[in-house]
Amino acid sequence: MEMTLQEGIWVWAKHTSDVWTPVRVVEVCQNGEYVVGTLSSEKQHISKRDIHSIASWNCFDEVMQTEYFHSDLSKMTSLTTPAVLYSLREMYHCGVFYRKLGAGTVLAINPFQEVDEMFSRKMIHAYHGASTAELSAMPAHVFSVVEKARRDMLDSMGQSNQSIIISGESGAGKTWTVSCLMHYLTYVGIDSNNNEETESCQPVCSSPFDMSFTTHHQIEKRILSSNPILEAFGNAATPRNHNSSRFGKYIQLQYNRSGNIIGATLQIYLLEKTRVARKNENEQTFHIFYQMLHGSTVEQKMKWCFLENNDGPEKKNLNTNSNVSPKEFLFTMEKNSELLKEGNENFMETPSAFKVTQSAMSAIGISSETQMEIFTVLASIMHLGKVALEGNDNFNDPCLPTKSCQKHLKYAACLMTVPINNLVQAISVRNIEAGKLRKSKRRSIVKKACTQQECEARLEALKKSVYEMIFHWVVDQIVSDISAPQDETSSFIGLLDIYGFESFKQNALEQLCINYANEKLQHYYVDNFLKLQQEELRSDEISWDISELVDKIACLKVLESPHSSLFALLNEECRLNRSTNPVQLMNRIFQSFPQNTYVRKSNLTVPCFVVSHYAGKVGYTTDQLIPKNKDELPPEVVDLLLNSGNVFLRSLVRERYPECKVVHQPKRGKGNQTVLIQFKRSLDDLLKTMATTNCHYIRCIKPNQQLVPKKFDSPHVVDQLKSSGIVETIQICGYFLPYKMSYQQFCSQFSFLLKRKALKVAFQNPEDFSRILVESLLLSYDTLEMSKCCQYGKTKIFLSADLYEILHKERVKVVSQSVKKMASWWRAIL
Ligand code: AOV
Ligand code: MG
Repeated sequence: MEMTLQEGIWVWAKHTSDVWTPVRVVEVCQNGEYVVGTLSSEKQHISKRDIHSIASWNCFDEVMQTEYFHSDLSKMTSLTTPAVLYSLREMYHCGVFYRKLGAGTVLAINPFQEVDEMFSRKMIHAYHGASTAELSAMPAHVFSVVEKARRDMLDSMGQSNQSIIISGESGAGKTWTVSCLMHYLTYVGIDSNNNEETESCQPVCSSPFDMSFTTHHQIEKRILSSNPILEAFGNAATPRNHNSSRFGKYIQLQYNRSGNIIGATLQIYLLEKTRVARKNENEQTFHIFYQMLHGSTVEQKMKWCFLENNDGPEKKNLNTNSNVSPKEFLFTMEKNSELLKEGNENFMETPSAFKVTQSAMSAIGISSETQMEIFTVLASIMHLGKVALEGNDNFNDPCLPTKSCQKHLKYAACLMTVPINNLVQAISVRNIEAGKLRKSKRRSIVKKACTQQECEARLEALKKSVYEMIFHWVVDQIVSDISAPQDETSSFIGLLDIYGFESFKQNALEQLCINYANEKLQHYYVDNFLKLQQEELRSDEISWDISELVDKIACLKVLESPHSSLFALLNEECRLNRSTNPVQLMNRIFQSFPQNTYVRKSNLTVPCFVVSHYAGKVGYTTDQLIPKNKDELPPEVVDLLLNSGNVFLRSLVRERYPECKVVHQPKRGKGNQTVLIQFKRSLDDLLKTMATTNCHYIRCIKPNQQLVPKKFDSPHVVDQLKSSGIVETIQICGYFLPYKMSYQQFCSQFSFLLKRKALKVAFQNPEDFSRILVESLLLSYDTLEMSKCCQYGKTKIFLSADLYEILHKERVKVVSQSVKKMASWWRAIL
């Protein structure tokens, strides 16, 4: 549509750093250009192309005082990306980090600093103590979302489960938010009388690890203990987030009939275990390794062979009191100087974090002896990390660990309690079944040396699998300690914290899974939240077109459908045990998807393909895709671990591999249990569970990529607004009236607000009655505009939050008047 601008009109114009800025048209020039005045009264020439849209005000001062500062973005009259961005930015600079997006969604901008009072007990009491009408009118906060969810659950008498879905890119604040919500729920879950006297401003969760305020409440404390443990074992420092979750989680807080928390269950999604063995530049491995390295006692360091000139863990006569500063090995997991510049110490890697991890493990019932067993196995993984292999690619010469790493090999074997020779053999030699032995059913076994590349892959698989087994063992311990029996659970509130969308220079299977998960959740969001609302309006003959919302289901289909999808292809490659050559794989992908909109070629030099996700294009390298998808632990390595003298390690492995075939089976691979298949299954289960719940959304936004306070990087925020569908949601919320009911329902709730004469109309024609009531109410509230606060559908009336609040206010007034009348009537009689 051609825009005709007149002098005096305010418009959004392109701006280098702010993306868009409001300017006033001062002069319309002949050549399609305008002279505009900026906020700082400078005059500029701009072309028509640089104008996004008209801003909805006549005088800028007026705007500054009104809608742009509303807690609910959906209340703005001009719901465009520039307007939303402007409002977010201005409010952010005023220290407002939470905004509502109509009913059911809150936007949370990461402040990257602790904000006074934001999470204080006073704040909790304010949201917890608010009446329902007050709650919806209170400023946006993550507490308003969680309190709403809690009430929805309690009001339904435990009939309706709730989910809070927290999304956003890496470092946007998802895990932090989930931790705050858990603190909130466990805090208000405690007998509320206990809380009254502690009305302080002290934050209840200034750090997600502060658990001091619930020490006397056992189940709550144990539930909260899960956070530091999971973060120590499953989080790592990356340039995007110094405490990045490398797994997804869905935690369900379980409630009994009386509305008390009785436990929690936990679902974990795909740990990025590759990080144990290799990591990209500027990245670190899991926090727990650094915690052990920096937080252990001299005695522990001796036991785990972290000290130079140590003869091994069996060495006795330690002088633990010695002041000798131990000379530590430099592990491959050395701290990354890039990440830690500006004296930025990462709490998660400090000695005190190790103490927190250990006491949290104790809180959920893992004994100190077992903890030491876990750490001993982890120490062996650290030593394996220092083992380098060398050899020639002559098949008959086994590839061997280099001389310089012999001591690490020795320590690793010692800590795993396996003979060093067996360890070397398991890594470097494969058993192959040959022909049948005469007079015996058994086949003969031939030993074959692996190539260097194969040896490296086997060593990597060993480290990764052992770490993963420990992680899952810890998760199982948490679940068995904190979960309540199903038959005592009446309902739950689920909190979903899943890794954000990722796009690096080179991406692997992990990113494919992560981005697929985001794609699925985004689809779920659009599908459930937006489409359902549209359908409802349409079925009531109120027309509303969301065709502009790009339906990305096509991309999901290309990724996951059972046949002829990318996942099907990758799984088939695993099943057929075909060569894992990256170039061949890439070619096969392009043969299967010629000219596909969603899977394309890339101009990178390494073999890869590009997927167009809803949030952007991502290039995936084909190298390692198949081995990672197969995720096999060589049987020789399984056998080695099953025969370990370390009881803990042995039991871990036995749980996962109850029966071990010592022999390689050269036939077909295990195509039915690939990582992709398991991941898809777990996500499908998650979405099925979520579909049975009432969903609330928190969309986290990262204001800048430097992770610093007081910096609002507008282009980066715009990208997130677009990719998360926030702009579209805002448009729909603004249009959509959040309250709806049938005309009959409306009459039965509000009929007594009109005089008796009108009641007759109500019974005869509820729709007419509704119109009369709304119109007469609006006469006394002239701030409300009819078309904005009410729509009459075929069967239902749709109301804005304001109008709904007014109706309730009026109702309370009438009820209390009649109660007073009744009381005086009784007094007169008695
Ligand atoms: P993420 O979970 O969304 O990223 P986090 O929740 O770990 O991001 O947040 C990153 C960091 O931002 C935290 O470690 C805090 O330092 C800071 N932060 C976040 N929210 C707040 C807040 N409300 N107040 C103060 N600081 C905050 V990832 O897990 O990487 O996708 O995989
Ligand atoms: Mg996280």
